[in-house]
Amino acid sequence: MSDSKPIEALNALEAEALAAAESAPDAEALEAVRVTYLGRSEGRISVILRGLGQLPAEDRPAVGQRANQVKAALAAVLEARAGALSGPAVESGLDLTMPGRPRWQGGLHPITQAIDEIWHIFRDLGFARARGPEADTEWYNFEALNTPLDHPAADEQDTLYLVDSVLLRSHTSPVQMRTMEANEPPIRIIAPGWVYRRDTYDATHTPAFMQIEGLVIDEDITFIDFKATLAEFARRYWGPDTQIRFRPSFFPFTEPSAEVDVKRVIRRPDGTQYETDWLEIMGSGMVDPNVIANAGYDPERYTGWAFGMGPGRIAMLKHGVDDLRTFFENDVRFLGQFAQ
Ligand code: 2U9
Repeated sequence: MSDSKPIEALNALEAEALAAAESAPDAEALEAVRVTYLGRSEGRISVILRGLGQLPAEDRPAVGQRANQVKAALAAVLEARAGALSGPAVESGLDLTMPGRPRWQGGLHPITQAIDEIWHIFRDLGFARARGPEADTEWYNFEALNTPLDHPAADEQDTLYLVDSVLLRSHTSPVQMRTMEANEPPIRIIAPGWVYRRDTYDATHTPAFMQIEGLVIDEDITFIDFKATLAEFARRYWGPDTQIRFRPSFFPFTEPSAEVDVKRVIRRPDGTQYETDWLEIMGSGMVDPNVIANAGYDPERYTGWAFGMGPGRIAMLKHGVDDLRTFFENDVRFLGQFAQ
């Protein structure tokens, strides 16, 4: 009669060996499992196979076959476990080495960037930032600014009226007017914000657009202060070799008035450089005495200067964009190019 004890012992050995291989925490522990069971001289399965000759002849085939099965099963588990330990870090079913999905990241709009840069330069020169309502009255938007209501700018063709004498501001100038009224000189402010006009939507006009205006009021302020401050701003914004020039102009709220142009020096990567044409960047002038008086200040004592510019135009010049509308169509493939 054959003896079933060696088979039972092999069954138990198999269960023990497979469990040890499957739970080996690292390659080193796995190698120890291999040596324990399959090691050539002392391995427990090797020892059994070598001792087959001691068994009764009729038991040898079955025990030999079962021992080889256990050896093959353990070899397979050892290999699988080795692969798992050396491959991607797998934990609770998650492949920790899988590349992540790109995360959506926002950025500042190019016009917001232009406003921030311009405002920060003036902030460093001692200016404060002023805010005011986007819906304002004819008085603050026009009359206080020396612009009679029969002036073309106040025409319903150009201005978005809400009710009666209330309108969407057509420039940020009412903000400076209100700031003057609520404060005493000296005034040094920057007023950025949305303004609205009944313009035809084209490459350089949108019915809602951004403006950034500046105002200085104090005793003894002359055009020289204005020119020096503007030249410093231009050098900080466009580079130390930037030049500015003034061209005579007209605005109801300034006298004299001037357009300001800049000429930039562009350096190429190869070290050579060239000068741009004169680029118009803003309107400006000495604040009209009537405006100073409308704010409740003595125009004999106080003088000042003001400017207005379109950061949308500044951003177009900076990025070589030739259509203002692309800034407002909000195609992130376009805007994302300028994100910072
Ligand atoms: C007060 C006194 C004076 C603001 C000024 C301009 C000239 C000007 C335009 C530039 C391009 C508007 O966005 S734009 O179309 N602005 O040319 N703005 S002087 O003068 C003021 C403002 C407020 C109390």
